[in-house]
Amino acid sequence: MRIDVVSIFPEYLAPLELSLIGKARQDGLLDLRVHDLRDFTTDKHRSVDDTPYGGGAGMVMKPEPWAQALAAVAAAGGATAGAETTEGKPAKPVLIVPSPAGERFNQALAYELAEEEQLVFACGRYEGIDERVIEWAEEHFTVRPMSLGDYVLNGGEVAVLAMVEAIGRLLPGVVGNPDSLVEESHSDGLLEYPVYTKPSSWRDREVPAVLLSGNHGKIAQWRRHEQYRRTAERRPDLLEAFDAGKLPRADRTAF
Ligand code: 6GU
Repeated sequence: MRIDVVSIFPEYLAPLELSLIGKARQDGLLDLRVHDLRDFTTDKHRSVDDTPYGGGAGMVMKPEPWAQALAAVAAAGGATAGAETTEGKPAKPVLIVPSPAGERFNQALAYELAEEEQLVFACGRYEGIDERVIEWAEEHFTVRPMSLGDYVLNGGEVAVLAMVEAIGRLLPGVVGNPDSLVEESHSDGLLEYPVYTKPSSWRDREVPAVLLSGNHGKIAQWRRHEQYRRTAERRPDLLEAFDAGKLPRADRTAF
């Protein structure tokens, strides 16, 4: 997969050189490039913002540097260079615009986006990017404004760190043992069950006896039940969407 990130603070994305995602880049599983929006300006002050039409507080990001930057990364990406959809049209890269006004990002979207050839992230700052950039970009990209949740960050960079990690770890070969992707929170619509390691007794607290029993059927059932209990307590909203009928038959008995 190719990922391009455009930002006025490219240093903000430095953590993507570390850990699992950094290793995936070194191993050639992920071609991730960070671009400085100011490199696409033409004035001597390299300005990227201006006052809002209609008045109001703060500044708005100017359209032309964004158009220049996005056109350059679309042209450089693999998806536009020859790849075709089943309809014979060239595949468009996906442009993700991090914004508290976007669609809520979640695990299902991470899986969906992990299938793409090229993702481009446009990190807005200030009050946002001139809306005409978003309209213009529809011609070259599938545009997806996306939010991490109902709170406000100062810019898209921190959201990009989260989304790239969530998507990148789903790419083939990035997580060493793919089984660890299956039994984790949100993979099946429930939160993860609690986990324990040695010693079995620690500061007068015991590991639940069933986990020491060696009875794998009982253990699986206990874990399912704990997932359900935890989800009901912490995230009742998830339970409304949860469908036990979609689980493997053997796991349904826990409900
Ligand atoms: Cl994706 N961007 C910004 N700027 N703020 C946010 C967000 C994204 N998600 C929640 N708050």
